[in-house]
Amino acid sequence: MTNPSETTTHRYTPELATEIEQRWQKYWIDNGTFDAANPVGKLATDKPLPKDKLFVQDMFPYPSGAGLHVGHPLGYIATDVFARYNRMLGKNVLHTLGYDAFGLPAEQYAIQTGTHPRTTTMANIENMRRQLGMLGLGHDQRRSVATTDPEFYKWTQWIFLQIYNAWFDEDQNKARPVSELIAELEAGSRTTKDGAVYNDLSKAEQAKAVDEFRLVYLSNSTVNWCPGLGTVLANEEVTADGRSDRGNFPVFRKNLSQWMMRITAYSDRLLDDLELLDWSDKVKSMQRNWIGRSRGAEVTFDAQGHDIRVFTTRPDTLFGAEYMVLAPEHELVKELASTEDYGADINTKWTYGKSNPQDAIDAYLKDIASKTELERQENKEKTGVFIGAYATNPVNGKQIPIFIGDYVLMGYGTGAIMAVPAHDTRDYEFATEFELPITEVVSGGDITEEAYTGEGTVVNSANDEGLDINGLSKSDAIAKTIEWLESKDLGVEKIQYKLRDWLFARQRYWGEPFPIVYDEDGQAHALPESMLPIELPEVEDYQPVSFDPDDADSEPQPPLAKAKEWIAVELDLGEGTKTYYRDANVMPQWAGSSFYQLRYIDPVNDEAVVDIENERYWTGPQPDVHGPNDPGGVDLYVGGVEHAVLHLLYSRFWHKVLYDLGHVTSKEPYRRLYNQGYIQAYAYTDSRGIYVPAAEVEEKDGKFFYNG
Ligand code: ANZ
Repeated sequence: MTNPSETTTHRYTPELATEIEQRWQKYWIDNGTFDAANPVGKLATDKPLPKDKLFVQDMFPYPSGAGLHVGHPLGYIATDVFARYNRMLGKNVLHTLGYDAFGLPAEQYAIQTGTHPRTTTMANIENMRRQLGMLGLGHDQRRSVATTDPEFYKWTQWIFLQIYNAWFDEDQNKARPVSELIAELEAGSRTTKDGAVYNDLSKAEQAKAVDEFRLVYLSNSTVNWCPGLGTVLANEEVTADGRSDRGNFPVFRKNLSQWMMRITAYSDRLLDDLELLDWSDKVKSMQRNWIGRSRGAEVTFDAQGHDIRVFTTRPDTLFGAEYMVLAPEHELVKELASTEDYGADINTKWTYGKSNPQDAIDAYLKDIASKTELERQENKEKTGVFIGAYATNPVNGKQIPIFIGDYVLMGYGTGAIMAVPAHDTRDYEFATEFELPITEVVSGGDITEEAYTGEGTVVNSANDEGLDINGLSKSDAIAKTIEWLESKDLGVEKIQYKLRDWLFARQRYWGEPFPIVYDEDGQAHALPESMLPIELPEVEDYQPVSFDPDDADSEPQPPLAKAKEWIAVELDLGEGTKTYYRDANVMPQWAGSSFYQLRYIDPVNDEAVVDIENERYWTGPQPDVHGPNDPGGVDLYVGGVEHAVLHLLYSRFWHKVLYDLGHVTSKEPYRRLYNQGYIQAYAYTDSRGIYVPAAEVEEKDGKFFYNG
């Protein structure tokens, strides 16, 4: 049989399809069909700009060795259709795709094979470009950036410096340059964080005092240090007996000084500005929960001369506080714990099978040592021990027993709670288990079976010292109680957040180096903008330095520490030429994705991260189109809901700092967000329940067999 395309000219065959597609794809490239012009700069043209514009963005991919997966085109084709449609309507449409190219897989491959991560990354990008080309997507190729390009990460480092050289002015609720802070400190209109007069300090002390304000700071945090592997491990990588899951080396808890970003300064704005965004309620509520703002009070309980402070969202239930629970690690446990034997009439449920509180505490601590924070929060039997001390309930003078229990976490609030079993589910379970009294202070429920957490009027809540909240609603009772506590110096109103500052350092090779050097005394100095980019040095191998596995005192040495000639630099930073030492950490993979939309707008600008005129055109607020509260931002951002929290919070945070410092006109990076969903497939597990490659599973007579 003859090939139909040889006999007829109109028959559509794979060959013909390929020929047509390739011809047009070449035409698009030759004619810059999808190139979008900017108002100013290198990508501006003489032609007048269309009246309307549209900026469509996909969450960019990691250039993996496996190439595109089936989930990628799902979103990319959708945005492409949307972009083309709008282009046909005559709009100026910006649509491109870059690569989030730093990260672990390329580094791990480098450790195994010695291939430079750049080589692997570039090859993977090339392959993905080819695959995307086959899909015929209408991208402006001139704007496709990779976070690993020095011309790109120059700006990642530049933004780091902007944030480092900024502080958060709470009065103005915004970031301001550190130079303005120093001027205020010198003029005496502001004191240091610990109240010292700035001009009385030595130069080194002044530098430290300023560092305490910065939006980027060094902080000691406890990490899992494994000298045998030469690396810090995540909790999941440490076995129950405190060894590394890889290699079975000892792991030590170690205090390590690491870079942190003060994202918590923006908690309120990150929460409040969600209102301005055209995002799904689901993603907004995920962000709200992550930031976790709770209004309440901090209340002081006296315990045998020691102050125990608790954070509570329900000061209206104070009269129902029947006992206290401290986190097992709470500093007052040592001071308050009694070493005397529990009395003869002690409830044996309180004693953990021991004869005195100290022994009970020691045994309890040992038993819970291997639990993670998550395990401690999970719903399960409430456990704890009585520490042999009592506290005084400040509203009614009642003596209430103090316990330690692992359902109270050290890292939240004050690490101590007042327990109100009648109206808190966890406290109810604990009180039932330990046979503690349960006193109703909010009417409306039946507390004989379970805690009543609903609304109702307050009961059983009055004292002789001027506090009577009986009959009030929850919010009135809260307000009145706080007022009373404040007047007696027993408490203050308090807003508490779950959000924590952002740990911004990794002991890795394949990431952005920090534009930071240290002097002989260990004081950090930011490098000037003119020195950017700080390029990654070549190293012999990509492994971190490992040590004697039992040497707990060894210090982590990231791969960059091996580049001795790169680490030590002669510089004049204003104090004459001296030797400085570069920071050997790299930034986390989140860095490059926290602002890439700005480089899409102005990819070849080497004077600024983005020209503000171009930024205003593509992402500036458009009150006439989107209403008076429009924050601006990318018109449509499409990607996976798995980035609902971290990526989107980090980029919102960076964007807000840039906005405060006057580098952009939009208040938010992404005005409208859409999550495209997942393509799903069957997955298979073997008899142990471990996932196996679907390609190696065979179906026979309705049954599935794995031949691995
Ligand atoms: C008394 C009380 C009575 C509470 C009541 C709740 C209901 P959110 O809303 O998540 O901020 N709490 C405080 N610190 C804690 C910690 N470190 N570990 C575990 N629980 C802690 O939670 C605030 C409430 O969680 C606080 O208000 C406290 O219990 C508890 F009817 O105080 B509450």
